[in-house]
Amino acid sequence: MAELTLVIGNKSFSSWSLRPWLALKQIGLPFREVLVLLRRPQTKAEILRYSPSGKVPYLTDGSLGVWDSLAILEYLNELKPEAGLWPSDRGARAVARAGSAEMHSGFPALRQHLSMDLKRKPARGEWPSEATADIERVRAIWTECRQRFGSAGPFLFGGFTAADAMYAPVVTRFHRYGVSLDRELEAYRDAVLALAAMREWIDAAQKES
Ligand SMILES: N[C@@H](CCC(=O)N[C@@H](CS)C(=O)NCC(=O)O)C(=O)O
Repeated sequence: MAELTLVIGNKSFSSWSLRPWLALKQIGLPFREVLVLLRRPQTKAEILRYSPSGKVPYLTDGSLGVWDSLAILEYLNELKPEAGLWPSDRGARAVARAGSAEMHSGFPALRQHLSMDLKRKPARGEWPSEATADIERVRAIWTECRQRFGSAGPFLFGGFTAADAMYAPVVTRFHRYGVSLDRELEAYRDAVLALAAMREWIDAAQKES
């Protein structure tokens, strides 16, 4: 297999980059990481050196380039199906894909008002009612997944899946902005935050200038 390269943005706030990076670490596929600093005048040109979409994350596997976080997760699942990035049960898999797709295309108020900021000290934030509605919806998805499919482990579908990678940035938002969770969801949040790969990402984020 050719060397995998993942182009990402700043670890402190590039939530889309965290998703495939975390999945790669969790399934144990070696990869080279290229970090492009975002929000600078030269950012677009730098990303375009790698990714024709002008966005990160971007995965290369030899001459193949895959843009978009969710497509990268699908590709990783195909590279290493035995890692179980999608649940093996068909119903669970359908729900994992639906929840991941909803994360990928939705929650604009959550993104805007509780943006991922790993340098923020955990403290109760304030947000408008549209963001509260998004938070409620995330809580409902997590609760359904945990209750129906999560009995075999601490993650949404028991073992770690692509759905956990998709929601990992939300876990950090809920933590940093002091979003209250019931005991079950608190345990889920803490299980994600305790992953060695999450700690590695967060440590690196906090060292970014
Ligand atoms: N739908 C894309 C969104 C990717 C995206 O918006 N990435 C942001 C960084 S988190 C980006 O590259 N922005 C370009 C810029 O800041 O110039 C995905 O899922 O990968």
